[in-house]
Amino acid sequence: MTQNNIPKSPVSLLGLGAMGAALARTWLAAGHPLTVWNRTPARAEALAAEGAKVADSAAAAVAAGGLVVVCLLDDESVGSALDGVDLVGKDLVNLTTTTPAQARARASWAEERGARYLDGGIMAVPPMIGVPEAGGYVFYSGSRELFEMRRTVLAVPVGTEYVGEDPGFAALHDVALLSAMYGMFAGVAHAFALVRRADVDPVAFAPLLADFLSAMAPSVHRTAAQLKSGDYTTGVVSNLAMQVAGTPTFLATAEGEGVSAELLRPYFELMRRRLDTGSGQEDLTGVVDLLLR
Ligand code: FVH
Repeated sequence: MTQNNIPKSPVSLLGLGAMGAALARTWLAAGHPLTVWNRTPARAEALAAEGAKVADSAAAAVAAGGLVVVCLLDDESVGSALDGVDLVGKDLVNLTTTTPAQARARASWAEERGARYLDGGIMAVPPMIGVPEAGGYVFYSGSRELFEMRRTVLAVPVGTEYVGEDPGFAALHDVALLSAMYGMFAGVAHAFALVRRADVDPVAFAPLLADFLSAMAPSVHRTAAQLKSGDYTTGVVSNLAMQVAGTPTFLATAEGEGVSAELLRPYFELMRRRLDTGSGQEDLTGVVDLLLR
């Protein structure tokens, strides 16, 4: 239960879905006294056999310790699980995926109830929890003091990345990265659709695709530098005018191969709009500004 005779801090965990259960096992394995609660009690049985104490209500789980980690489906489930629960003096760490606005509101809600609050955005899937080499981590935002105080125990399941006092920042970073991921998945879907029509072996195609995406990924650093400087023409490798000139080829290829271009077209339209402002010598960075409302 202890390593080097240093007592391990207790953790109360609400939520034993795929993610909550994975988190729970790492704290148990590291010797932290763990109290768990789940709306559907059967999901706690396996963890009880592994050493977790099972609380029969969310209130009892919260009462069991100072550090309360919540990993539920969504913000609404957090509100319903903690409704009427005494949070005075608790350190509430909410790892539930929410919007930045929900995270800010939940922080105020927790503070009004006498708790300190940290919000988290998990950049990992359950099999990456407890596997440091998998590279997963959690974005944290909210009270820096609380983060520093609890960082050792929070780092047990997966790495930690503190992104600021604004409690909405963890969710913002989380959603920003996942949005980029979905953009990438959209491109991947289009690419596979093209080769699928032509009967190219997708398994042979996959490494070509993965390697090319990896080679392109560092371009985000150039985009960032241009956004910071405000000069979108520095370091340009493939200018916007050339890229817009190429878009009919992509659309005609999709058409010719019997593939819908519905995932590509909106981005191409933004590129065209930026070009029309006289920005042909720029990189693609100007598209970012067109998205700002
Ligand atoms: N799993 C993943 O790949 C992703 C990785 C990135 C982060 N997400 C977020 O983590 C939160 C939890 O996800 P999860 O994978 O554990 O989700 P489920 O397996 O579906 O478990 C959901 C738990 O939430 C409980 N729950 C749902 N509604 C309520 C409610 N109204 N009151 C109390 N608890 C509720 C549910 O309980 P039960 O259905 O077993 O009774 C589970 O414990 C999530 O925000 C992801 O976006 C995971």
